[in-house]
Amino acid sequence: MSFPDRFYFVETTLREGEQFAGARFTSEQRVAIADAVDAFGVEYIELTSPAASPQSARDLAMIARRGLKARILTHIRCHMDDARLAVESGVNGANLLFATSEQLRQVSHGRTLDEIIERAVEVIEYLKSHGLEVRFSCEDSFRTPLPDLIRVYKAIDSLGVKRIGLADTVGVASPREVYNVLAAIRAEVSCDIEFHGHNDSGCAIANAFCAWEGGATHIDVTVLGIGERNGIASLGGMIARLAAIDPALVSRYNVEMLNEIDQMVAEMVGMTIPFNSCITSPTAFTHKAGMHTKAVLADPRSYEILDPSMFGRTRTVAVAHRLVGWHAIAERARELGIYLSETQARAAAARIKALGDEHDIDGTTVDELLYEYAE
Ligand code: AKG
Repeated sequence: MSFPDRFYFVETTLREGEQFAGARFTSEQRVAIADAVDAFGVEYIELTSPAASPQSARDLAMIARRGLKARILTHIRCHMDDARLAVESGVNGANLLFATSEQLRQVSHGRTLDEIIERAVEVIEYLKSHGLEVRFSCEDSFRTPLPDLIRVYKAIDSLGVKRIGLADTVGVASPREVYNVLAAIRAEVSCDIEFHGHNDSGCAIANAFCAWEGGATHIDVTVLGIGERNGIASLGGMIARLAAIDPALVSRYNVEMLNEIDQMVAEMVGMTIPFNSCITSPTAFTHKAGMHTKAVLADPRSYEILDPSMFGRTRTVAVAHRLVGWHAIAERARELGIYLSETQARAAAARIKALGDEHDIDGTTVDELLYEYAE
């Protein structure tokens, strides 16, 4: 199967991520995040609008002047007041948004599609005249009728924007729908396409991937997927998705930094890395059931599509539980420098299973028992 040849990350922990309920980044933390994702190698870093708060405006200007390799974007309403602030801040580009779905138009601005396009023309021409890279998104794209999307995006494309953006603002779209809509828009515009998808129905990473397959060039991610409600696609999730196809797809990123970046942001927002985070979950490379451990010990590829060492992680074969198998027990004994025959390993495993039925057991208990069986 062939995949599109272009892929860029728009890392938006400092915009979408700041909208996570637990986030309030200090200026130092904002700099630390920008530096970390820049060193990781993301191509774009998106920050909160300078109109959001005075400190946000100061931090945006500071990070824009920092000389990072990534291009610095700010996310603003499609409004001349915000556009002027974006230009003053010294960023490389502006990510504009305007709600186009019936649901949001009614409560947010009440404008018609023609009025949206008219406003966009003014703002885009202003930003372009000041040398900014411009992207325009239809907010709530997946509840906007396709003919409306096509009409708006064709008009915007003709203005010479760098990208248009499709946003699954409420996380309603399915992967197939995302693929189909992206492919339909891809056929209508010549500019690049960005995708931003929320995780309300658990499809954020799958949708981001299908957007890329359907013709998106730029994918929005945040560290750990933090964002409004339950967030968007995570940086680690997209790296895992791409690496599962071919590690070469992520070779230009410093993927061994992922764990430290996830740890850092988790601490900043007052949580631990969730158990189901791709790659960086504490249990992402832990194998437990006897059938799995037997196979993994024979060949890790049996139950691992990603090589933990690529990400600076190590594999764990869990032995202190009642699902343990004798192969795992024999391997643990070898690590301790003990030789157990198959009969001894089977007997030790049976004993651990019985103990595990009675209560929780820990690694020390297992190790002590293995020494007993070796005697
Ligand atoms: C959303 O629609 O959920 C956003 O956060 C904005 C996305 C965009 O500007 O493309």
